[in-house]
Amino acid sequence: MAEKIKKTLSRNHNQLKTCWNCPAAQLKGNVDFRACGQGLKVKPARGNGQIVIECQRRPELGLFEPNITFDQCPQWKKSDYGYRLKGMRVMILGIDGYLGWTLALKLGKLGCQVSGIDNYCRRDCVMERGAQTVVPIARMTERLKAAKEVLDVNINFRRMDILDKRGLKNFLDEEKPEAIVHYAEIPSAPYSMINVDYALRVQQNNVLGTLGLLWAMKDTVRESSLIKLGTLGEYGSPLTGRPLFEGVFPAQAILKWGKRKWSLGGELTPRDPVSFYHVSKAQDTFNVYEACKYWWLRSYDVMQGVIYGVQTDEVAADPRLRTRLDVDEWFGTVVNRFVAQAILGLPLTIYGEGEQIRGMIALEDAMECMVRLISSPPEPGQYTVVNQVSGLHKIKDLAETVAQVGQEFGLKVKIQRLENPRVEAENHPFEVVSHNLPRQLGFKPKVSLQKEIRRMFKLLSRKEIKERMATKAHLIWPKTRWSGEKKRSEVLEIYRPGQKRVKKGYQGKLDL
Ligand code: USQ
Repeated sequence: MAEKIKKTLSRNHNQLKTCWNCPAAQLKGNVDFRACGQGLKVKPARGNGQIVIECQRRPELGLFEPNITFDQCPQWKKSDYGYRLKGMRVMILGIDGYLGWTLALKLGKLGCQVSGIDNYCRRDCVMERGAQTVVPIARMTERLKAAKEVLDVNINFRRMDILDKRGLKNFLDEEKPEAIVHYAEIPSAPYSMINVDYALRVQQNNVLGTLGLLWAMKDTVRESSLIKLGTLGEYGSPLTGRPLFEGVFPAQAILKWGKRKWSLGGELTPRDPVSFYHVSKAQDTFNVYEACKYWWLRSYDVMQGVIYGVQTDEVAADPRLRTRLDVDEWFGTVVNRFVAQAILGLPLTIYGEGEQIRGMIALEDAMECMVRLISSPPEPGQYTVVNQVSGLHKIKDLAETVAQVGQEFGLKVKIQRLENPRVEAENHPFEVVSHNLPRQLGFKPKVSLQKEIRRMFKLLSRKEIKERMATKAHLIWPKTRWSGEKKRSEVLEIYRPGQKRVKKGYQGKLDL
């Protein structure tokens, strides 16, 4: 019974949203009721300033008030992710990447009309460093063919750099996406710290790409919702223990100074990024926030935890549909790297104390969140941050978990602590507030850390993948330091799992 109620909630959470949220609704009347200078000047449709819309999917209805709810509208259908627009047009920027490709297949399978751009930047960045994805991936033409053959999914792909302003605008104009997922960024902290050229490349691609996209959206598809990928690392890890709220302070937050007090409710929370890459993400956040204010664009800004894993039903359906997985020092994230190290018989590389706490989420769960965000668009002018995370873990504990699962696969895993190549707090409180996805959008994580790690061991232990990983094993050890020096991190200690008393102290708190 309880399961049934949960399922109903998760399917109905957006049923009372109205045309205000619908990307097919074009505002035709003056909307000037916000007392904050954020009025949207559109020509009064009936000469009386009334708020009316025209439905781009049903123009025969003429002008009407935007009060039809999703459950009343024949364009919105009930699904496991709440109500969703029939054949919703979704464009994915960065569709060839780890997340982009995985999401494209999932959305296609759910009946969305998927389009996307990519300039193969991720493939190039990894290749230039001499590394490679450990899970082999097909070329784009073969991927598209396999998507059609295996899943009956058609994807309209265009090879394009996000910095190609005219190309992007034309493609948006042709496709008229109702949602845009922005993954077209270089997603690596260590890569951005190699030297000045890499720092410039990351910031140029990420910051200018996002800014150009916002202008292109304003000029072509204002009603489309932007789901932009940020990162929890934008907030840093405040040593005061202040919780990481979702982008803005809650209504009750108060700033006290001397004898005076102010409300902080609704103000952006401080950002304290932890690499030049994370700085680029924080800059994107401000640009998106401003665009929502100036032009009434609408956006969900996703502060994603560190992602891990290889599995969704769609990518596992055929070897040609697999998504990439990197484990090198630049593009490998921590859990993915630990699993590869365990399989290769290398001690797991904990940086520094290993008491760092990070928010994490499995690939499959992250994709679930994205579908929910796409299905439930914000209103015009709405900028909402979601902290997308399913668990908090100390790096040291992650190493223990990977080692334990490794034992199930007959591996004797060792753990080592290295000099930390990064400048980051190694002992810090960490409290993450993540209310929006579970409470407003019906998200419930399905994949435990152990489950996904097990799936990774299964896939990466295959002979051909293990051999492939072994040829690039020398690129796993960290040599890029935040100080700018090029130097291998020294080993501080090596131990067996379970041998050390894991220090208590701050455990992290996830407020769901
Ligand atoms: N770490 C180790 N050993 C390793 C690799 C990493 O101890 O072999 C530690 C790092 O020092 C850091 C933590 O693990 O404290 C996470 O590092 P990471 O490389 O897995 O992730 P990070 O660089 O923080 O950034 C990554 C992605 C980024 C994403 C972000 C989420 O590159 O795209 O947005 O995870 S978050 O960290 O929450 O900002």
